[in-house]
Amino acid sequence: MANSVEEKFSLREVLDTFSLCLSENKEVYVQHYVEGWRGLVRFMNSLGSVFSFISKDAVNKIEILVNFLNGENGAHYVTIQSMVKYELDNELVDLTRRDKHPESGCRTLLRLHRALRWLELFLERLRTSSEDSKTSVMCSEAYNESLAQHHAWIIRKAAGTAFWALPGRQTFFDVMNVGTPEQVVAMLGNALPLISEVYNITENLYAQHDLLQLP
Ligand code: 1PX
Repeated sequence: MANSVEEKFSLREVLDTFSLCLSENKEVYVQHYVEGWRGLVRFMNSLGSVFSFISKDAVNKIEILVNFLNGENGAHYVTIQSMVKYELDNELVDLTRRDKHPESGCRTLLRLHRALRWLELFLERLRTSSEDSKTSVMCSEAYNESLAQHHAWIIRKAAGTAFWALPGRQTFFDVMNVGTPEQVVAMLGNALPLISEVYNITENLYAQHDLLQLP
């Protein structure tokens, strides 16, 4: 008989994926990075269709990267470091305005990278929240400090509206399927340093190559 516990989705496994992202010499594997995002999108979809405009964009970006990874130049897309080098060396990145390479790996990954900062800020708020904290407030604060700075007014408006549809803290914890609130807090405490490390390595790499504002 199928074990229903095993079949259930748990955010712990999703966040664990980010621990696989780093190679021994601290390069970031694109494959595990996009798998982490796939899991997060699955989680977001389980919260309701009001988030589907967000997940559609995330899925589109995941697919662009997967296509590079599975394409004829896939070997250059194994890590974010090798992708940046390959695309820059071969002039495959639009640096100032979208032109010949509107969907480069570098600009696509940058969008997910900015969203990873939102995730980090949101999860840190969840981790330190109290029973009466509001997920919608935590989510919009994290958004305003990160992604919002890169979004047009219309997107900010739509995102802000969607945040009101977030379930309350307890239901949110239940959907995460990690266990008691104490177990959720402990899991987040373990996952957050890994997410931060992946974020910081990518941020430094992009800064070093002056890629943080790619159109
Ligand atoms: C325990 C918490 C887990 C929560 C998991 C939620 C996963 C969220 C996945 C969000 C991925 C968002 C990617 C956005 C990339 C982006 O910035 N795209 C914009 C720019 O792209 P472009 O190609 O035009 O340069 C694009 O315009 C985006 C459009 C869609 C709206 C993005 C709103 C992002 C809000 C993020 C917060 C999600 C809140 C979900 C709550 C669970």
